[in-house]
Parts: sequence; structure tokens; C-alpha cells
Amino acid sequence: RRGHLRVLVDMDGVLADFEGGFLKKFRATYPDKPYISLEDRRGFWVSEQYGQLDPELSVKAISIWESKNFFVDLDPLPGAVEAVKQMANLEETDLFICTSPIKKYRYCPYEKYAWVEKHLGQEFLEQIVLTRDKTVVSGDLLIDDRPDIIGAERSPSWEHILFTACHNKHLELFPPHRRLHSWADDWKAILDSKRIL
Ligand code: DGP
Repeated sequence: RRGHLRVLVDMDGVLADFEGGFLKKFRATYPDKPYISLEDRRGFWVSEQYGQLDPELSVKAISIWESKNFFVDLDPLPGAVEAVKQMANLEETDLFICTSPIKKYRYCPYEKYAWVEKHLGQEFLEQIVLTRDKTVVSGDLLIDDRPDIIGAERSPSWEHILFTACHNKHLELFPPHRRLHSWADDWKAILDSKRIL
């Protein structure tokens, strides 16, 4: 697809509200245990921060996203569904949903497909890339809330745009690194900045 812009969009924390869904189910499952409010979240790994409160809380946190229906029940983040549908309809733009499943594979990969079908439609199932290593996937842009995206490819083809999330909003980004603050932010301008004139 010569001349087309290829955009990779992450799922958890960018399209699907992993942090909100986690906290809701954690509090419902363990009502008497302490928890970390979204305001106090720091660092990409939820289990690490819960483990700092108490090692048993790390195990309990992991049990939440390893449970049936965790991933399929996640709500879309505000504006995400509309933005992705618009992006997919733009001229000369190829959109892929690039997401890392958890290694406990009983429910997660299946439920990620089910989520995409439910919220975006069957035609988007064609656009899913499940990988634990996003550096080996080629694209012009990767919109992702994880600050440190590394893997086997030392020099990924994409520019990583950090999608703002509760756990990364306090990080200072140094130029030339860029953020997308939310789906209300000007994502079209970021795409246009990568297009060849
Ligand atoms: P991605 O957003 O595509 O990089 O996928 C990361 C996955 O890991 C996503 O499903 C969220 C999940 N995750 C978040 N925190 C933790 C954690 O502390 N431990 C593990 N194993 N997975 C986590």
C-alpha cells in the first residue's frame, strides 16, 4: 500500500479502559483490601505497585485480569471508538490494533477479538495484531500508553506516540517524543505530520 500511512493503535489503556475496569473488579472482589486510586497510580505494571503495598495484593491483582470476562467487559475509553472508526475511514490510512495478550491465554486473546467485534464491528477483526513484541511490527506510528516499548528490533519503524494514562501522566517526555493526551486531542494532526507531502 504505497503512500499509505500505517497506524498501530494499542488496545489496553488506549481503546479499552484497563485501569478503570481493573479497579472496579478489584474493589468488588476484595472489598476489605486496600487499593490504589487511579490518581495515585504510578508505573505501567499494576501488579508491581500493588505488590509494594503488600505482596499478597500483587497476586490478588493478577487474579483479576486473569479471570473470565475481564477483557471483554472493559469499557471503551472516551472517544476511542469514534476516533478509530474515523481513522480507518481516512484516505491513504491503514489502521491496525496492536495489542499484547497476557501470557495466561485461557481467556484474554479470545476476549480481545470479542471486544473488537462488539465495539468496532466484525470488519475490524481483520486489523488485529496480537504480539508480545511490538518492535517487530512495522508502521509509521504506534499510539500506546506504555512508556518503554522495547523488543528484538533495535530500530522499530514506527514513532511511538505516548497516549496519556493515569500511570504515565507525570512522566516528563523529552523531545522529540510526543504525546496524545486523549482521543479529544488532535490525533489527525499527528497523522498528518507523518504523511509525505
Ligand atoms: P499492552 O497494553 O498491549 O502493552 O499490553 C499489556 C498488557 O499487560 C495489558 O493487558 C495490561 C497488562 N498488565 C497491566 N499491568 C500488568 C501487570 O502488572 N502484570 C501483567 N502481567 N500484566 C499487566
